[in-house]
Amino acid sequence: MTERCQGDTRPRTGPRARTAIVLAAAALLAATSAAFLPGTASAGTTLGASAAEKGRYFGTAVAASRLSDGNYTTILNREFNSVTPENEMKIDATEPQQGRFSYGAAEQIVNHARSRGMSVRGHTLAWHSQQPSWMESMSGSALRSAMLNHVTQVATHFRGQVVAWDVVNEAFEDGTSGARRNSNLQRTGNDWIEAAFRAARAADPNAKLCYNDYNTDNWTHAKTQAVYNMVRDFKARGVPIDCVGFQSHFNNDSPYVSNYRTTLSSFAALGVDVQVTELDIQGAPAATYRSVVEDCLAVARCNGVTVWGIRDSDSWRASQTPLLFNSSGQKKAAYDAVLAALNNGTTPTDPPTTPPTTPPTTPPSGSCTATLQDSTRWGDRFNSQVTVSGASNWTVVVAVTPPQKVSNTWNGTPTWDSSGNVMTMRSNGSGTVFGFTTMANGTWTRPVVRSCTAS
Ligand code: 9MR
Repeated sequence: MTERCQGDTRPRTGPRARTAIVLAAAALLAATSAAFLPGTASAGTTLGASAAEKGRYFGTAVAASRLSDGNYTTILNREFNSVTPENEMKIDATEPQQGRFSYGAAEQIVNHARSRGMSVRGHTLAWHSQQPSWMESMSGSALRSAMLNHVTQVATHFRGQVVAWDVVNEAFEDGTSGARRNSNLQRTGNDWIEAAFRAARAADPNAKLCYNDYNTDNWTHAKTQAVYNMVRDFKARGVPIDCVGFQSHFNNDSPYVSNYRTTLSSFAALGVDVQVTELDIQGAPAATYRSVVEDCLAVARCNGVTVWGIRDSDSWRASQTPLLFNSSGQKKAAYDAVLAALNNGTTPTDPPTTPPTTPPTTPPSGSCTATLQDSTRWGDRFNSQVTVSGASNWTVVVAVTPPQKVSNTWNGTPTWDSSGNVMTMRSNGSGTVFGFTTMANGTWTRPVVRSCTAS
C-alpha cells in the first residue's frame, strides 16, 4: 500500500523562533562538554531506560508545536531517550527559500532532547516529498547541485548533535517493479543517492548515515529486495552507508509479517545497523508491538525503535489509534507489551571484545560502599552496574577513561564535571543499584568508582 503523505491535511510545522527555554538549554549544553547528557529514567519502568539496559534506544517522533503541551512533554521526558523531529528537519522546513536556511523549530527539538540526555535522529536530507516549491520546480544539474548543497548545509549545521541521519528517504517504487521511484531527484541520474551519502559523510563524518523507507518490512517483497540490493552494492563499492531505517507503518493493508526478523537480520548481515524508525500499528495490538520489539532485540545490529508519535492524537493516522498512549496520555496494553519485551529481551551475541583492563573497584573509604560490576558488552559499548551499601541516600562519583563517553544511565540522577568524564550520581529515593552505558570509542578500560558518600 502506498503512503499518502499528500493526503495528510494537518498543518505542517513551520520554523519557529528560539525561546528562552531553548537558550537556557543551549547554555546548559555549552556548560557541559559531555557528548551525551544521560537521562534519569529508571530501568525496568520506562521504555528508554529499559532499552538502554539492552544497549538500545527507544525513541519517538516529536513535533515542536507540541513541546508546550505539558501532558506531551511529561511522557516524552519520562519514557524516551531518542527523538526524531517529525517535520522540522525536512527540506521545506530547513530551506524554505533557496540558500536561506531556517533551523529554529528543529533546534527547539534538538535542544529539548539533548539537554535531557536523549539522542536525535535527523529526518531527512533528501526526499521527493515535502520539497519547498523552489526545489519542486527544479531539474537536472541545477537540482542535483541544490540537493547536494542542502545536504551539506543541514548536516554541517547539526554536526555533532545528530547521531544518525536519514540521508535519503523513500527512493523506491511500491509494488512489484523493484524500480527507483520516478522523482525529480531520480531524474538527475541514478547516482543521486550515493552522491547524497557522500555529501553527508563529508559534512558530518561522525553521524551514522541511513537509507530510510516504508513497505520494506516483508522480506519477500520486491521493494525490500531492491533496497537490499542497493545497500549491498553500496557496501561493495564503498559508498558511505551505515544504517537502514525500516519505517514500519503497519496497518490492515500493509501488515506486520513474521519474516520481519529475517529482513532486519539480512540487512544487518550486509554490515549496516538497522533501526525501526517510524513504528505505528493500526489498532495498536499488544502482541504485534511485542513482536516488533522482540525482533529488534534479536538482531545485534538493531540499535533501537522509534514510534511515530506519543499519543494517538499525535499520530498522522490518529483515527487508527496506532500508538502506545491514548489521547489522554494513558498507557495502552501495547505499552505494557513493549516494556515487557524490552525487559525480557535477550542479549544479542556480538563478536567478543577485549575485556576491561582493570580489576573491579570498591573505594577504600567513605561513608558508604559502591561496587562496580561489568554487565552486558557489545561491539562498541558496555554496561556497568554499581551496587551501593551502607546508605540509602548516596552520592557516587565514577570516572570513565577518555575517549570513552557515558551514553545512558538509569536508577540515579547524574551530573558531570566539565570534561564529561567524571559522573556524580545521586540516588533517586531508596534504590541501591544504578547502571550506565559507556561508549568504548576503542578503549575498554573499566570505569572506576572514586567515592561513595552518604547524603
Ligand atoms: O508525520 C508526518 C506528517 O505530519 C506529515 O504531514 C507528513 C507529510 O509528508 O509526513 C509525516 O511523516 C512521514 C515521514 O516523514 C516519512 N515516512 C512517512 C511518514 C508518515 O507520512
